[in-house]
Amino acid sequence: MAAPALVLLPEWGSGHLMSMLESCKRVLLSGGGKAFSITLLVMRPPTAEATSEVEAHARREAASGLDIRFHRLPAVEPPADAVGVEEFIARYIGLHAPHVRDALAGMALPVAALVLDMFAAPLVDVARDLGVPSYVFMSSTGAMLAFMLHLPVLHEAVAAEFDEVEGAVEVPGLPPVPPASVPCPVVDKKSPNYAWFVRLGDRFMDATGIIANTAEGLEPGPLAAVAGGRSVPGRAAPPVYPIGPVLSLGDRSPSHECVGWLDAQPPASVVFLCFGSMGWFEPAQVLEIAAALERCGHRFLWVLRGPPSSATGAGAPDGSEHPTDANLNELLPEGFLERTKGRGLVWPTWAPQKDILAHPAVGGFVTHGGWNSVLESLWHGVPMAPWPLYAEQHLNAFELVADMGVAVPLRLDRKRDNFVEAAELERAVRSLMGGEGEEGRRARGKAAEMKAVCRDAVAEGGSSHAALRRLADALHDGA
Ligand code: UPG
Repeated sequence: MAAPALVLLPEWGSGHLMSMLESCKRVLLSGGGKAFSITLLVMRPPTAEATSEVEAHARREAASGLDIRFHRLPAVEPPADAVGVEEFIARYIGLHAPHVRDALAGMALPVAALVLDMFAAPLVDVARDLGVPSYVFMSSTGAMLAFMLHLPVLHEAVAAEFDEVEGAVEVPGLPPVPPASVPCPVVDKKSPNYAWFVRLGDRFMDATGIIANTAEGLEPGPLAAVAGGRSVPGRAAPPVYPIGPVLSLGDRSPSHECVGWLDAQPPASVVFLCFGSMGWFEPAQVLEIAAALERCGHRFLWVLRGPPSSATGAGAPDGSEHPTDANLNELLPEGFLERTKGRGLVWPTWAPQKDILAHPAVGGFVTHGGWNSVLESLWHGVPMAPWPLYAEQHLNAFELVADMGVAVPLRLDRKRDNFVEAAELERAVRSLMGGEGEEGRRARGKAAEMKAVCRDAVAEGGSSHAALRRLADALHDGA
């Protein structure tokens, strides 16, 4: 009999799609590759950049030798009146519900489960109507999961904006969250993004289970709170399967020029700066970063990219929208590249981040704090200075500094596009890279500890390995 299918509905951004796909591949491989197959439902991404990225993933997976099929859903018209990014994503995905229903109903294989991106959580109804188990895939932190599950409760309890709240925002399982650290989509309660996040958090509760790309040892507090039913009083949350860290390894390039440059640098001497698939800065901010790097004297590898073509699309791994060597000189202070020659490399396009973080020359990471970047950093024991820009990254930064202790804080002006002054970045980089301060020492020590936690979790007998087994069993029972 054909192996039952895990039917995946990912959001198109790499940070979501790849971690969902890699996680489900682990489920597939946990049964020797035969227990399940994967069918990925592909929505037409809203931008050309994201489309070519998704197609590149599809080509790579087709060559993987695993039973992974791609089912393209009919195109739908994007909501033209959406005002917020998260609102757009959730609504656009929601418009595919009838097509997802048809795809599931028409499948030749038995369906073990529908696995939904967090933005697709309302489609638990489609699965329920067809008698199919549904799982929400959480590509972000356990802390964000705890936050989202509790958000409908906060919504009832706190009428004011979070930044008008006296003290901190209380979320079971998290240290008190300063208002400055709440995720971007909930900062403005009048915005449709906020309403969507309340709704998504509520719909998570109706899933059969939640698959999380994290590990018990990384985020014990939030995961225990969710499992202990503390997120919503009187209502148990679905079982959570923390099976991470799952790193997507599909795009390795160990012989890349950046890696060659690192080969010539001493161990733990280079600070790496990279801001995810969509992170970019205005010219004034670029000048502050350059000044900080020049003054701190440390070696650096700085990924400096321009804006993606659309706020709703993911950045392009092909670098087409980004500055070239020719115009780097225009962006940077005069003479910067000459003055830092030998100790610094500015890379103007997509960089092989996983290979860079794996390199022994890298001693610290200034990151936007996207969860995949954080996991990649922790996997290699690299301490961080988080510079959150959008999405849930302010909450991630808070967790990394205040809860996990693996990062040094970087003070930014959230009201001014998360602006960071040169002197502040210089201070944080010095501390991160081996300054005498207690902050940096703690971050380096904790990051080394978390490296062991990550690796132990996914090893035979580890907590994530056990969660993967439980998940595979639950999926079998549902098939
Ligand atoms: N990457 C590269 N080279 C680059 C830039 C990025 O390889 O030059 C890779 C990086 O290694 C990582 C991925 O791209 O694997 C980026 O993922 P992530 O760090 O999670 O950032 P985003 O793509 O911004 O991820 C989105 C959200 C983020 C959220 C994440 C998971 O922006 O806030 O935590 O999705 O839900």
